[in-house]
Amino acid sequence: MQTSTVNSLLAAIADVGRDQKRGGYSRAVYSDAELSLREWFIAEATTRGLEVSTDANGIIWAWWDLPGATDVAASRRGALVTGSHLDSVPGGGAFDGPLGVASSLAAYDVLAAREASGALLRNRAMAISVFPEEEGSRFGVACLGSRLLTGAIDPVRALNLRDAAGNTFADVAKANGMDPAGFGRDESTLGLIGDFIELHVEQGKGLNSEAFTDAAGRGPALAVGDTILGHGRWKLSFTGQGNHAGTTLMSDRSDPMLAAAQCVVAVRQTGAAQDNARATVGRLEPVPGGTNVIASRVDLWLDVRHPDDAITAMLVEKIHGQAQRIAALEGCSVLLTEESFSNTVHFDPALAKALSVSVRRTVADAPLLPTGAGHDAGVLASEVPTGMLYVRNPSGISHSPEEYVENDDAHAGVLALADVLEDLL
Ligand code: HGY
Ligand code: MN
Ligand code: MN
Ligand code: MN
Repeated sequence: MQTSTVNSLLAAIADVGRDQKRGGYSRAVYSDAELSLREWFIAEATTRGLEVSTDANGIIWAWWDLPGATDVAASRRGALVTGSHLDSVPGGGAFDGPLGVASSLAAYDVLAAREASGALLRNRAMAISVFPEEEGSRFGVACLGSRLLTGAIDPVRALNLRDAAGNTFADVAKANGMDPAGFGRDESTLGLIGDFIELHVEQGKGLNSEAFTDAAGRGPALAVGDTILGHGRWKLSFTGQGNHAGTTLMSDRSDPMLAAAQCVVAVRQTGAAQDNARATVGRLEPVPGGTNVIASRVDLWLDVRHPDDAITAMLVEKIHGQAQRIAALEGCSVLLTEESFSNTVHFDPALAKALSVSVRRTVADAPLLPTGAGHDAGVLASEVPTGMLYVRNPSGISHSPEEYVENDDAHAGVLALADVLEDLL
């Protein structure tokens, strides 16, 4: 019986996708790094006797079937599903995604031992799932796999998304043995999911804030997911006149870089002026991007989040108006396009309450925690009862190499996840 701890599972992949230039990890979906993480997961699941398959949307399913099930397909309907993702942001941390996948494998080890000893009698099948393109780092739309599964994105639009090299998602999917015609809402697969539970590294300072820490500055090791802030991504394309850096007088320029730079400052000011808003420009791409070339276009990506979706929309509208005024003053034009949007998610309160009871067999306290980070669990919440567990991240930093989880907390996360799953099995 496999008894790998979550820490040894994570140690086994610690060198996969290291980004020497950026630091941290770059494991874009269907990159060599992420493909080798998929192989790692499939090998770990297979050695545990789980039955592994990949569905038409590229989601991997590792099935722990009911003992003695005569009709396996029927016995999988309404299963208990856990899991997360293996892709990362550029230069991301080691835990965002993989902690949930590794913890699911380690929690299976705990539960399988309980079943073998007779301490666990299951009423339903369980699956560990791995969702592709959760970060949207390659094709621009976050949670692409779960959005395709639920129909939250039109498959035609998804298939035509392009990565930085111009490859379409359809081309990359085909190159990875998938049939583009198979993508889209998948009722039969959705029918397999009775509940979905995702364990994830905490990505903010929540558990380290004064609200939860004691005099020694220590807070709870775990939290239960409460809400996910509504969030979206927009692209602002500033178009000016490309020209020669040496022959074009300063007074004779329509330089989109100037408009984009002022817009970045306006985004910061607008976000800071709105309580509990998060407004970010993390990506800026001048075209053509030559040192001695005045850009002809600058693409700027905007990430805006707020608990109230109407305020998110108002902020984007405000920023769009500012961008139009700034562009006009620089003799440029600007085009706003929405890349993706997710409404604020309130996790199933009954399930959150049940999770809070189960995790207390491992930790004394696990507060309900809202998060500003999106997750596949947030997308699936529109279809099935969904819950999340967060594991303390002492750095309070994520989407960066400093993201961190202490071994003991990771182990507590596995035990709590095992108890949560056992109570739902
Ligand atoms: O962007 C997010 O919140 C998530 O990490 N994809
Ligand atoms: Mn994540
Ligand atoms: Mn992330
Ligand atoms: Mn020249």
